[in-house]
Amino acid sequence: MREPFASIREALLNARCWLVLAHEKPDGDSLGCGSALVRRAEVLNKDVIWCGPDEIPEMYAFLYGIERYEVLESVEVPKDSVVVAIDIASLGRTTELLVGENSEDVLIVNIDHHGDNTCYGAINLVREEASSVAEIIWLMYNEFGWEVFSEEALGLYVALATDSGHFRFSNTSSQTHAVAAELLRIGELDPQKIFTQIYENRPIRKMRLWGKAFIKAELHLSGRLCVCCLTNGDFEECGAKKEDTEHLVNEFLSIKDVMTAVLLVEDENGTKASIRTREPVDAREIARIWSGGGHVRAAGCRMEVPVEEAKELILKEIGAIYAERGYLIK
Ligand SMILES: [Mn+2]
Repeated sequence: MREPFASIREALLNARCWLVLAHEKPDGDSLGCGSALVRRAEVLNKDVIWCGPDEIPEMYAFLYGIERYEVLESVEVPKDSVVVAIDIASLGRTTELLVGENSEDVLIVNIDHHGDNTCYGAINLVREEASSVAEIIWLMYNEFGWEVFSEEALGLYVALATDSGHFRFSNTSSQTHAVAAELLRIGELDPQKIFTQIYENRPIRKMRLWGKAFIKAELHLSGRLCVCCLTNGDFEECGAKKEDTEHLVNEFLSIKDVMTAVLLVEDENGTKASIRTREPVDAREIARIWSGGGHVRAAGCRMEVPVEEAKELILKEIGAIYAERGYLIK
């Protein structure tokens, strides 16, 4: 077995308790993989804590073991446990780990596919070419010689499907499809049913919010940039929740000629920006201006200014990048 798989296997089998971490605003990848690991921990008779700093979007409520998920700002790491961080580029993006005196004893296994992962774990399994963490966990199980249970297949398939935009984003490869095919077979899963559970199960408030967002969207930079601002007032008017924006930003990238789509949402400390780009625009380069990060085609950051001000900053910075790189010339 190749490194670091051997050391991860050892860490998982030796621990008494698995502490499975999801990132803030948990998505399908984080939750689907977490669900799979919770199932595995149960089968191996391990104690398990599954947590993250934010609530789970309702559309993932059908995942195995979801009732075990806890929303925690911080968590005490039990003795003899292994921390498994999933899809988390840096530790600041998840529940704070309280470790007491022997902080060096905390064993963190970091499994991720963000190119800007800070490799904070004792063991780091970071594969940027993978469409999702699910694809990496699939590989890991194969290396371990672990057969996948049907509940795990469901979690991993949901993770793979949502992180690849249902197999349409640039991170989708033949490997992504190959793994999906295996998961469907092993779990005897119905892809149509899963699609319905995730995407055709929307509350009307979400549609109203998306409608509002479509009306408020603006085109700039000769139609190559789409920006949309959503304030707390917009959410109140629609009776919507913050989780209702998941997947919304991708819609703006479907507009003809748009190379960058930015969704700006008001939050407690200012504005949360979600950025999606087409080749050759680098979403991570933009997010980094405000200390954010992510992937080349999908990134995000927090901006400590109100949404309207954030929009002006976005226009200025992306305008400068477009001008410098000649993205405005046809
Ligand atoms: Mn992911």
